[in-house]
Amino acid sequence: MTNALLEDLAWRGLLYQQTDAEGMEKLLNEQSVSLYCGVDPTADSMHIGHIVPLLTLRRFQKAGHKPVLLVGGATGMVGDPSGRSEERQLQTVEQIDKNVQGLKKQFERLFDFGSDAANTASLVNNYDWIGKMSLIEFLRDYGKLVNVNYLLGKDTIASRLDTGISFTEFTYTIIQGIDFNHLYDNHNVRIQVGGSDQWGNITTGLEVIRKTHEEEAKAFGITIPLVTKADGTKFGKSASGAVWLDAQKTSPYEFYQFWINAADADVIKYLKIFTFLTREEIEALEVGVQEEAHLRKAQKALAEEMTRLIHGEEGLEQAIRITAALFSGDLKALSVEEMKVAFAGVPSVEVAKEDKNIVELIVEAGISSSKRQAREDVTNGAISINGEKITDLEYVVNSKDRLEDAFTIVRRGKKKYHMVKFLG
Ligand code: 545
Repeated sequence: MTNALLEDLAWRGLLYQQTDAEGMEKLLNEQSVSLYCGVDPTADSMHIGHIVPLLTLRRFQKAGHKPVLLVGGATGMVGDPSGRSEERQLQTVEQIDKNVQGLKKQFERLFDFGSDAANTASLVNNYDWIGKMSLIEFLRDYGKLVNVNYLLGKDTIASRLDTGISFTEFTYTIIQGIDFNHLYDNHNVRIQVGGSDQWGNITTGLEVIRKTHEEEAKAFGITIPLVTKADGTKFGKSASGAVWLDAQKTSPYEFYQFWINAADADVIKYLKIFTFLTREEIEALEVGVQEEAHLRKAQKALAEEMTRLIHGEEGLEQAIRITAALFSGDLKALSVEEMKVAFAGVPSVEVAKEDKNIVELIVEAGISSSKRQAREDVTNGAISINGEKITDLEYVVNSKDRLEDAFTIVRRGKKKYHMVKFLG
């Protein structure tokens, strides 16, 4: 017996561990199921390392199943020890509320919660049931079900016994187990999806469900492998750190650049894991990587798909416009806002806000190493101001060159951009 969805997930390399592959395949062939993934509000934005399980939930939804997104208003108060070598700092309620709002907005980018389709996504917050549970209820109705030896057998906990784990983080997995059981009873959830670090928390949920339901109660867990790079360096890091979904943290342009710079050895894997392109489309792009890699068609497809998914058509157009302007050097096509985004990552230097001869300015800004070099650069046409080549040694950089009276983009040679900020 096969299942097209599971075959697609396997082909995409998304199935790492499964608690009962056969049982889950049988269930998926029998009916449309509800399944869930939880996200703790430990930040107000996810980064691309967090979204693979959510994108997998989306693949289930496209196959007719119903995703339940859980935001951990309660678990965020406790702190998951999974994958952490030391105790977390407890978050304040204000931080958690702010982060919950940020995450909900990002969930809404990935799923439609409003439509009345049978498999429309729903959003839950475990604070709604965990937050009102008394200590006595926790101990009597749930603590009683979970043996300490069972908990000590979990890697997440065992690996923390010598460095130390608080009772709070020790109990976290039981709370996540209560969630799975709660969603099993109240939302017909039968599957939990998580990254590989969530295996222990998912199996605790199966234990709670097993002990509180009849023999034939069935629930399943899937974990997804960590995304790796062929060169062994950590996935999801750009020059300026993590690649955030929040456009205020990582602009659509930087987001687009991250994907378009994927290595030939990684791009097909990323297309499988992150995009909703079909197997045929991806296999055609794979031929392209083998036969005409320099055209970078696979990287362009990946960057377009991901930027459209996270930032919409508008974000994608902005990213493409900035990329084209930087490639051609024609900065006139960019608005001042887009200039700020385009050059956010280039070396910037601050100088006093006053009209200044171009030779003096580029020496003071450290763009040319000496007056002689600066004169040579200007004469040779190696210097441009806001995209305009300046060859006149007497040129005075004044207010018309200061964008928003605050900054000027100086290019030296083909590609070396500097942002000169005028203070005062
Ligand atoms: C809580 C209650 C549940 C089910 C799950 C949870 C959350 C889970 C957890 N997941 C991680 C997480 O990261 C913080 C995101 C910052 C905005 O902590 N206990 O919330 C990550 N998760 C996605 C993947 C993960 C995992 O969001 O599962 O493996 C990262 O890829 O670390 O009832």
